[in-house]
Amino acid sequence: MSDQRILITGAAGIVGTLMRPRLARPGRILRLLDIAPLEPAAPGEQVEIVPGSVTDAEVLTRACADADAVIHLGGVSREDGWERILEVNIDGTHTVLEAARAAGVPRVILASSNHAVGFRRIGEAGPAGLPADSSARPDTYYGVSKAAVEALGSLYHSRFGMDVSCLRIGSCFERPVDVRQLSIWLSPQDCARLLEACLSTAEPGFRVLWGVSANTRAVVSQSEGERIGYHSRDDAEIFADQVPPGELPGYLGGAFCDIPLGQHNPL
Ligand code: 15L
Repeated sequence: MSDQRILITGAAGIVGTLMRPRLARPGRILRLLDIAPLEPAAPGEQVEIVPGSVTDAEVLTRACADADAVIHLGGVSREDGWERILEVNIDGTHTVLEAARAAGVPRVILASSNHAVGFRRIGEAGPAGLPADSSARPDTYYGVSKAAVEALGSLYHSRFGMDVSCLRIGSCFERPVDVRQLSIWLSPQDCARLLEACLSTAEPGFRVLWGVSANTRAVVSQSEGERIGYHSRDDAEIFADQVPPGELPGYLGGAFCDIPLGQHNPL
């Protein structure tokens, strides 16, 4: 049997960097694409480096050749000007999906974000937590782009039968840094577990899932992920005494709900 090849866009970003060692497996080649420099393959590491942008159709055509799956993490990861968000996140995702379709890649995982529903009130859905497919209530142009990413994924599933998972990622960092993140933290290990579950679903489908750990202070539902075999083993609570005291925000998107629209923001 030939090796499984997985294309990861945005591989030099925060999540991509955390996933590189965690998704490595015997019999699997990780093809890493980014406009930013990537560490060359370490001895024994099954890695192929593709320098380039998600907005470049030629690069994506090469990157998708012989790929079994695409994990699309690339793009602008916070608020920015409309033109840039449109070009990189919306056009860029279209470029990725189009290249994947043309190359016959059967499975695509798209990084969405909690900011697609950032203006949903924490607690609005009761104790079960906010369902993963709650309709969009974006908090920024960035959040709008993530809603569009999900819509594109739905279209490519319905039209072409592609298996598409959209992950509404909470805060995927080594550890949570504030009270809000104690609720929506996605541990790097859980992120890898979630991606593995998406990579191994049997039936081609379209799904929107939360990318969040089973945190004690959870505010979103775990059930959709569990249905495809994602079982979180981490809980942000172990870091609670290292987080500065504070209040949980009223809206899921937290500070994104208040930052100036369309301005590059370091948050
Ligand atoms: C996101 O979507 C961002 O990409 C990330 O940088 C964090 O801001 C995260 O959401 C969050 O809400 O904590």
